[in-house]
Amino acid sequence: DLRRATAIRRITARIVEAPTTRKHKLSNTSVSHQGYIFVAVELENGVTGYGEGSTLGGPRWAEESVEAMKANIDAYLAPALIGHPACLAEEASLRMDRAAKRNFTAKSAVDMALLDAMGKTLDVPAHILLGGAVRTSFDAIWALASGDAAQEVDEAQAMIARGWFRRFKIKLGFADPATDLARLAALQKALPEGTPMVADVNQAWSEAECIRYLPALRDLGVSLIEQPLAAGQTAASRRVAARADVPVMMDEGVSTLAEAATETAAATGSVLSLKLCKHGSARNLKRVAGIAAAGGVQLYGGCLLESSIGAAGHLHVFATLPRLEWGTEQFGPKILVEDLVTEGLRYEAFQVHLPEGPGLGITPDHDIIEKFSRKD
Ligand code: MUC
Ligand code: MG
Repeated sequence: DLRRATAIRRITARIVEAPTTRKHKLSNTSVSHQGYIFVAVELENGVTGYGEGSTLGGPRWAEESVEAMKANIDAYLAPALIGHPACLAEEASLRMDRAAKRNFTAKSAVDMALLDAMGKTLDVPAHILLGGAVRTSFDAIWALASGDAAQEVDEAQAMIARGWFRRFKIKLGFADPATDLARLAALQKALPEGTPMVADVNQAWSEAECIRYLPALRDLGVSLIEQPLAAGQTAASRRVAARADVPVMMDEGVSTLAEAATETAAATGSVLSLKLCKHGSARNLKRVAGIAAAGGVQLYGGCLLESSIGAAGHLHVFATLPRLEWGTEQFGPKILVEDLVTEGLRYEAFQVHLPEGPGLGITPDHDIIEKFSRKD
């Protein structure tokens, strides 16, 4: 039967460090390679599923590092799942939750591998196991984060010329606000009028700085302001969101279902960025999305610079959300010098496309993964 056939035989986790085409800077870190945990789950039926969890600058964007994820998968998450049927994904998540608190990125990487393995076992794309796609392509957003205004203008123009991206996100908060605003002004001048622009402050500003600078962001044509205040500053965030003329998006402040409920009720933002690394599983991401949507919050498909493996995992879940007003980032595959799959996600006509084929619909390139794997 399916339970016996899909019993988990082995789970392995590798640390992969993949170089990026340029430095990616945000308020509290700067990276020139992406750290991933690459998970393989082998089932009794001989099928192997793959998943990926991403970090940004070690344990700086969130608390998990690749080293911590590998240690916790090897010692706690994998042993809790050996022999358990992959077809019972909800129970697998409960087992992981009993074995380890939080560790959302590590859990999401294992969950993604289980989903890939089940899709391959049943010969269906992963989205079918999550309710089925209501969309197969997404408006794609590219992040500009070198901190060098001229480089960012060139990069944005190249992305438009290639037909890959014409919506952008700019990282603020690693320079003083006046320098950040000058970068934005340079972009606004160079890009076609009305180019959608998200400004991600990554928790770097105080309420006072928001009061002072958010009107200038609005005047520079910013259409969405992401996580200006520190996660957990609920009252101040509510005041900032209430006075801002531009929608505020919650990111680092919402990971768990409880946070989704609290922050939505407190109106600390009117848009929410969804990421598997924050929510711990595909099904939890959907629950978080449901809580937010029920409170009138719009949804944005976030990323953490995943390769085409993790990006495909996100697209399969995002495809099944009844509403996804702001499209998705999932630009990670295009910022890697070499992607980790044999054929990367398709970017065309400013859209990123849901891969077809069983499971996640991508094939890891094991030579490239081996090349970038950390050797101990
Ligand atoms: C974040 O905070 O949104 C995603 C894109 C990017 O440039 O940084 C990440 C994380
Ligand atoms: Mg963000």
